[in-house]
Amino acid sequence: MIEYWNPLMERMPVDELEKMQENKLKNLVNYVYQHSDFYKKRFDEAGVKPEDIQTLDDLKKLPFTYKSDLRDTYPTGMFCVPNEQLTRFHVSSGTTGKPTVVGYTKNDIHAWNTSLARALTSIGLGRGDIIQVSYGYGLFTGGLGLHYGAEEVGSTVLPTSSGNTEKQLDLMQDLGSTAIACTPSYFLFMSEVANQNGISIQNDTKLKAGIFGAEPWSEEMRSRIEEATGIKAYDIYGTSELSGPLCTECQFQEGIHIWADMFLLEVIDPETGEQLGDGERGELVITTLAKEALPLIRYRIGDITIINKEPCKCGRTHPRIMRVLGRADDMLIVRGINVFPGQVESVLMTIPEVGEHFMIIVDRVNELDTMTIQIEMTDEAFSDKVNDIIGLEKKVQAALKNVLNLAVKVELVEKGTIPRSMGKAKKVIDNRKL
Ligand code: DLL
Repeated sequence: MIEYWNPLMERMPVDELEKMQENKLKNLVNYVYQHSDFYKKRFDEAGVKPEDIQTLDDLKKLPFTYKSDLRDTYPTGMFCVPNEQLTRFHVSSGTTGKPTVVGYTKNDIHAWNTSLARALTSIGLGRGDIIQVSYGYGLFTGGLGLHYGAEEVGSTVLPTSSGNTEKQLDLMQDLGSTAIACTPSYFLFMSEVANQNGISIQNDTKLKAGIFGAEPWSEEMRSRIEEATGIKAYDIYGTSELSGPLCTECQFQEGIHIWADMFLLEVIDPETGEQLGDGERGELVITTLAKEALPLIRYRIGDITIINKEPCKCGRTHPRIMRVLGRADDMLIVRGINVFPGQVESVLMTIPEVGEHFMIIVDRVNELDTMTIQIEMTDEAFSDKVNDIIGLEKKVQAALKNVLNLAVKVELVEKGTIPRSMGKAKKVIDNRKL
């Protein structure tokens, strides 16, 4: 049976949804123009007034906003409400410059929880489920976001945060967690620790679902996780600027439903900024339709994806985004060829002897780019015979060449060499940027 959190909203006919979006967009442009000096200036510079926006098609007239705008107006220069109306802050890690600060009113938090309650319902979670939240708690949005979303939907939360993996596994068994929310990388690490301790996720726990996101991961990785652990692995997407973790796939696992009453989606050509059609791959741009503290207009997240407006088997009418390849700036250009780390993962995961952990190392040697992929063997395939090792390296090299059209060096490393991650994994070392 298909369950909905808010059936009327989730199955609203598309034309009604679009009418609602249009009204919300008109209100939004008036709201930001009145409440934010930043937006007023941005609109004035672009020569656009709120009354110019009457239809969804007029969205194109509005200027983009960027992560750099949030940094340039640090900490709260883009906010539309004074601090005393805020219920919470979250702050991004700021590894690539000044951190970005996101603020939430009570209504913003409620909308965030609602978004997740709809999503969790769509994957069959609710009352009676114990959701172990192993995303980091704190300034990162993952932990607290899932925490309150899980409470909203009526599940019981086990707020383990990330780390302390053996204890997590004990609690998972003792309290009977039925779902886990963490990065796919952390779940891989957790499964490895479980194996080392003789715990079978499939037989010794009640886990039935994983809510995995915050970093790119591939369909092939999904198959591996599902086969090895017997759980259903669901993709969850969000960014701190939009609130945090927000939307998941439904039970059919064919793209992530983005709630149209909360967000307006576009995909653009990253070079020209032109809107692309549904089904075309490009850079995701989102306009928030329901946020009070920090509404974002045509926000260039930078993630590469495809919008799918085809009806979904689940009956939800809200559009879907297909697996996110990563941010445009995660793309590596190696000898003129574009490579996303996720593409490498997709190829590696089809080779049974290759384990789940890998590292991409890019270098420049004598003016020429080189790419080395370090891999570990699975326990089942492990061999220390030179011939086997060379054979596997060649097999991986050929598979990568076939798909990426790029000659790479493959290096088999000892198990455990590649750093394990409890949060977002670092899968690339680009020495050209040092
Ligand atoms: O990672 C929010 C989140 C927490 C999402 C927990 C899902 C689960 P940020 O730290 O701001 O927020 O990073 C957002 O992570 O722009 C994508 O590049 C990437 N990302 C997030 N989810 C996915 C996903 C959180 N499912 C950035 N697939 C985004 C691919 C993802 N990339």
